[in-house]
Amino acid sequence: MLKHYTCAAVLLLIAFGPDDLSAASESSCPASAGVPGTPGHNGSPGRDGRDARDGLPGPKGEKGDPVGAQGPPGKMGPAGPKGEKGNSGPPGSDVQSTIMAKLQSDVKYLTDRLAVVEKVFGFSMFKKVGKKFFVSNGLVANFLKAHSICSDAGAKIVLPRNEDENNALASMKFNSGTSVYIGATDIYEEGNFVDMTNQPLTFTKWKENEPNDYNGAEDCVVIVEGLWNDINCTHEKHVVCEL
Ligand code: MMA
Ligand code: CA
Ligand code: CA
Repeated sequence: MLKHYTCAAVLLLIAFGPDDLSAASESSCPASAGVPGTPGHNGSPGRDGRDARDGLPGPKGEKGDPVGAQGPPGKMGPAGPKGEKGNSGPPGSDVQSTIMAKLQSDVKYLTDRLAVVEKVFGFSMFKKVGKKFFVSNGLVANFLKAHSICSDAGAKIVLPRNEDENNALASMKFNSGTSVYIGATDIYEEGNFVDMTNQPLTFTKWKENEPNDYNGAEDCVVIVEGLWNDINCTHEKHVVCEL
């Protein structure tokens, strides 16, 4: 721009100044312009402008949010191989051993008692006396059958071992008949009554004049109103078992 002002000043000197300056003006100014020509035709229209994409790439945007919600967990994988048995623990103290022994014995006792109670529930009638249960389904049978009915139920044919048990058995009431077989017999040796394991009886409650082996054919025993009588083993009498 300064150069053009310089030139304008020089041109004024050339035009109006002394003649000897004209040679110096040629080195620092372009040739003087002529008369302007007529304006040219309009050019063809330019391309449509676009947008900022024509510019340089912008800075990288921040990471966007995930598109959908998180999916459900996948299925569990297959079971791994079984581990080896661990080493045995250190020996317990005397106190621990005592507690363990007590627990083992308690668990055994409870397990055994539960097994008994579960069997009791298999019968429609029961009478508890001491730790024993006298149970019945109200059936009648001969002595051999009575024995197997109790045995099949995991029980024994009833045998009162003391006064309390005898009274408890006598208190069981049935729809008809009062005689109940008890687990004693003299079938092996006449007159010598034993229990079902062939052991001598430690408690008896014979009715007066019994046992009498009536007709020489009475080797089994029933309880009637609390008193014992020997009868023929083929008679059908009530079946009561003990657990
Ligand atoms: C019945 C029978 C016997 C008993 C007598 C007592 C007749 O037989 O029950 O076992 O000894 O009665 O009289
Ligand atoms: Ca007899
Ligand atoms: Ca008799």
